Order: sequence, then structure tokens, then C-alpha cells
Amino acid sequence: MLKLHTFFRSGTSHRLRIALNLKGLTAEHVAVDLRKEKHLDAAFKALNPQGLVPVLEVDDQLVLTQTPAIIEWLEERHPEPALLPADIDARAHVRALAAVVGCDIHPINNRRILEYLRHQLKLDEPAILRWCSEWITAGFDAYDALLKSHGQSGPYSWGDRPTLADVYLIPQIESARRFNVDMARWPRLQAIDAACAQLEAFQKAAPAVQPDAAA
Ligand SMILES: N[C@@H](CCC(=O)N[C@@H](CS)C(=O)NCC(=O)O)C(=O)O
Repeated sequence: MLKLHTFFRSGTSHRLRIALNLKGLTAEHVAVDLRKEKHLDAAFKALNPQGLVPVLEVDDQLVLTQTPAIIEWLEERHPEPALLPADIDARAHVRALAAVVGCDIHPINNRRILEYLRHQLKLDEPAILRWCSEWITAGFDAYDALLKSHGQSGPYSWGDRPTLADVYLIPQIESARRFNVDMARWPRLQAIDAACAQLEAFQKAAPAVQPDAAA
């Protein structure tokens, strides 16, 4: 049995929900309200000392943290349908696309970073939005350029099936919109977003339809 500690608006929780859905796996959802700083409670930190969502519990025995590690575990435990292409070079390229988001965009726009900018460095909200927009734009420009250099033209980031790259990209697009970044600069990324939005795995993972979104 899988238990997912998740927050509806968290990009990394969204990422993991998509991966689980693509694998056809269901998980019980336990909401961790970041707005109320529930992720900093002792009970949650006992699960993840980093105080970050998501966390995946497996059979009440195994506690998994860090979405790159959790998604690799899912890929190894449940190889089909695969989130990585068969070809070894293509696998490296797909992992690199995922890392553009996972290593170089998401971490520096995370809640705790923005809270530090707000409260310690005293930046106002327009400055915070500029910060987010700067790093999302740099990352999406690179993502877009990588797709072009690899001759990838659709419908997904790599080939004709959703891959790990889309698992990472779609939540970051959701977050870009929340930070008022104009996606019109990247028609190819918008097309990938539209293609993924047709798939139930992505629809069911969307922040707006999570039970804790209404709370
Ligand atoms: N590298 C971690 C990052 C997890 C992460 O940053 N989670 C965010 C939500 S998207 C969080 O819990 N943030 C709480 C905070 O920043 O205070 C992963 O991929 O799992």
C-alpha cells in the first residue's frame, strides 16, 4: 500500500502524482498544508528530516523522500510503462531535460527560498516575481533549445509517449503561470502542456482537482 504525503500546489508533489498515475499506481493521499507550515511539525519531520513534501510511504515499512530518488525507485519497481526511452543516449537526454527543471529551476523558486527573500532580504512581491520569472525563463529557454537541438518536435518532450521529462516539465509550467510568466515565449512547451493535458494521468494529478485544494 502506498501513502503519499502531498500538498496540492507543491510542484514536486504534482510531479510524483503524475509519475504514480502514469505507472497506474494509486496511493492514499495525506495532505500536508504548507500554508500552515505542517511540513515543519515534528511529526512530519520524523518522516522527512528535511521538512519537504512529498514523502512516499510503502507498506508502512519504507519511507521514501526526494522525488528523483522516489521516481527512480518507481521505475525500477514498476518498469512498465517506462518513463525513460530504451536507448541509452536518449535516456541521458530525457534525464537532462528533467534535471533542467528539477535541479536548476524548481529549487531556487521553492517556498522556503522565497520566504527568505521576503523576510530576511526584505524583497517586495514584484521583486519576488522578477526572481521567479528570471530563473524560470532561463530554464525554459534552455529546455526549448535542447528540444530543438535533439530534433524533438512533439507531441511530448521526447518521442510519442510521455516521459520523465514531461513529469518534471508540466508542474513547472503550472508554477510559471502562477508566477505570471508569459508562456507565449515557448510555443513548443505550450504544445507539450496541451498534449499532456489530454491524458488522464496528468488530469488526475493537477493541483486544482486534489482534495486539499478546496481546503
Ligand atoms: N528535492 C526535493 C524538493 C522537495 C521540495 O522542495 N518540496 C517543496 C514543495 S514543492 C516543499 O516542501 N517546500 C517547503 C518549503 O519550502 O518550505 C524533491 O524533489 O523531493
